[in-house]
Amino acid sequence: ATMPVISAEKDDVDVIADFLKEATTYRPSILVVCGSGLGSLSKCLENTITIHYNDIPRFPKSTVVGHAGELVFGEIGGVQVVCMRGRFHTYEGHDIRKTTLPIRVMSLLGVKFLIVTNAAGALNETYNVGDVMIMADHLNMPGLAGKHPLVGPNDDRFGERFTPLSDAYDVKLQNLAWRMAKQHNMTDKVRRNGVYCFVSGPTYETPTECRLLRLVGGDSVGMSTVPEVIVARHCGMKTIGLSLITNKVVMPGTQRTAIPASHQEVLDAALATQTQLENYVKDLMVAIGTG
Ligand code: CYT
Repeated sequence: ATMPVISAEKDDVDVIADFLKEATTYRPSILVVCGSGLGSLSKCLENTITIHYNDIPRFPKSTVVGHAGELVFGEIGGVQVVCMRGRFHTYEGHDIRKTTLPIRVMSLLGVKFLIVTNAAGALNETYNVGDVMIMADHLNMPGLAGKHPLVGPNDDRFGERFTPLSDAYDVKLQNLAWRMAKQHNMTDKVRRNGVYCFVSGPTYETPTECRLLRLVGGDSVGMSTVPEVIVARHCGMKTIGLSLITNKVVMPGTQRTAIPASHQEVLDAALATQTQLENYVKDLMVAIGTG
C-alpha cells in the first residue's frame, strides 16, 4: 500500500529537477535556504534567474508571511548558488517528506553544499537578539517520536538506509564560519558550538518546554532546518547551519515580566541584522565554493 506514495515522491523529485534543468543553465554547487525574514540573502547574487514556486510543476506552495516563495539562481565570485527564498514547514500541513523535497531536487542538479539558515529563539541565556549561532548539533524532538523525513522505504539513489548524524554539521565549515566572523569583526555576536532544537510549532514553546530543551543542552529553538539537514546528509551534502537569534524565550518563573514571542518580533530582528548577515553569508558562499 505504500508503493504509490513512494513512487509519486520519487517522480516529483525527477519532474522538478528536469524542469529546472530546462529552465536554467545554472548547475549550482551551493544551496542556501533562507529562514524567516532572511530572504534578502539572495541579494548578493549576480546574473540572477528567479523562478517562483508557483511556476514549478509539483513544487510545494509556501504559505508563511516573510517567506517569498521563489528560487533565485545566480553567481558570486565565480561560484554558482541557488537560494530558496521561503521554505516549507511541517506546521503548514505539508507532509514532512514534502518539506525536504527541494533538497533532493537540488542534489539531482549537483548541489554539494547546504547553507541553511533560520530564525530562532534563544534558550542560552548568554545569547542576545541579533546574534548568529553556528550550529554544531541538533535535537530533533519530532524525529525522536517518529516524525522524521527518512521514515519509509529508503531511496537508494540518494543514500543508505541508516545515516549517521554525529557529523551532521561539518566541522571544517564551522571553523570557516568562525574565521569569517573574525574577518567581519562579528565575534561579539557570532556564537560557536550551538545546539539547535527542532520543535514542530506552530505554537511557540511553553516556559516548561524551554526549560526541558535547555536542560539537555539546547542553545536555540525553532520550527525548521533539521528535516532539511537530515535529507541533505542522507544524500551526502556537506552542511552548515546558522541560527539568527530573533528573541529570547520565556523560562519558567519569568512569565510576569517577559515578552511573549511573536512573528513580528522575529521579522523585525531579522531586518535589523540583515545587511551585516548578507555580507557575512556572501563571503561564506565564496569561501565554501572556492575552498
Ligand atoms: N522563536 C522562534 N521559537 C522561538 O521562540 N523564532 C522560533 C521558535
